[in-house]
Amino acid sequence: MARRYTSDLSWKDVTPKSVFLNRRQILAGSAAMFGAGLFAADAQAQEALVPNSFEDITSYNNYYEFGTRKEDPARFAHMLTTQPWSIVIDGMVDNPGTYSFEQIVEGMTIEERIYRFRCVEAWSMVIPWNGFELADLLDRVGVQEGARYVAFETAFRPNEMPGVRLPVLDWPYREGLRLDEAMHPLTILATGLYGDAMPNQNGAPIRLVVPWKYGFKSIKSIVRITLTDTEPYASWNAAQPNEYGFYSNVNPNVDHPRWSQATERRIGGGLFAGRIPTLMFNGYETEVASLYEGMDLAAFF
Ligand SMILES: Nc1nc2c(c(=O)[nH]1)N[C@H]1C(S)=C(S)[C@@H](COP(=O)(O)O)O[C@H]1N2
Ligand SMILES: [Mo]
Repeated sequence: MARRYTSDLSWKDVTPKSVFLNRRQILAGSAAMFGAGLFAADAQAQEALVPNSFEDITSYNNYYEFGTRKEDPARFAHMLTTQPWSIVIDGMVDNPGTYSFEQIVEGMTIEERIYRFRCVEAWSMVIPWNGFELADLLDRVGVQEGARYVAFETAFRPNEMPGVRLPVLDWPYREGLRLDEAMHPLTILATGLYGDAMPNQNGAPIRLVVPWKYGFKSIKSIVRITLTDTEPYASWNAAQPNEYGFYSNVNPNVDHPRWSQATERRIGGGLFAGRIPTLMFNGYETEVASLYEGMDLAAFF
């Protein structure tokens, strides 16, 4: 497939892998040091200052299906069976069906995309994903006239995902994009990072990455992709509509109701590095601003 995107980032911008794996401890540690009173009070942060084993380190991913406590994913993410894996592609497509992971990646150009990744919690990284453009898959299944949105669903496996026993979200985890967002060359389905297969806690075997949107739009371990003419259910939007909009575009001018989105902490910039300004559309304004022409981004946040 033709390469349609050229990155403005290179390996020198990449968050070192050790820092990537360590990021939540680093965040917890620096928060403890800078936050008055937190140092003594926050047992979790104190504990996080102690160097961790690889297993500890990878327990800090956000993947609520494995629980909301930081130790849950390390204990349970390995339970997710990622082989075999299949994705149902249905709705307004010419070739609906159940496609195996192998069928999906076959013929796709898996390439490295070094992207900024901005979490809604105001930290950011630069991640070398391995993946292919979602548009290439959608072209292959044939999007029908009238389709306007793409809905995504994560696996729901109570036997493998202890977190789904708690009603934290209305499972399965679901997200959605407008069709033009889904077809944008920046939007990828990632099957790995740092040149390795996708770790379970990062959404193995295949997850979405939409680099100009807050991290929660990048849904993990996808089992269903549905083309539809109505705005899809989106888990965080449904859970807290005043805090998380359907669009969730990174926007320094629209604060989260409980904190500013104007700046972010770039992980890997050193423990004492200051915050950096958050860029409009996470630095991808040139590429994506035209998608939202004429829209009030404060109303459609
Ligand atoms: N299925 C699923 N996808 C998910 C989440 C989740 O809890 N479940 N968390 C989201 C959030 S809030 C973030 S910040 C990113 C984190 O991705 P990473 O752990 O690979 O950095 O995954 C997103 N995708
Ligand atoms: Mo997040």
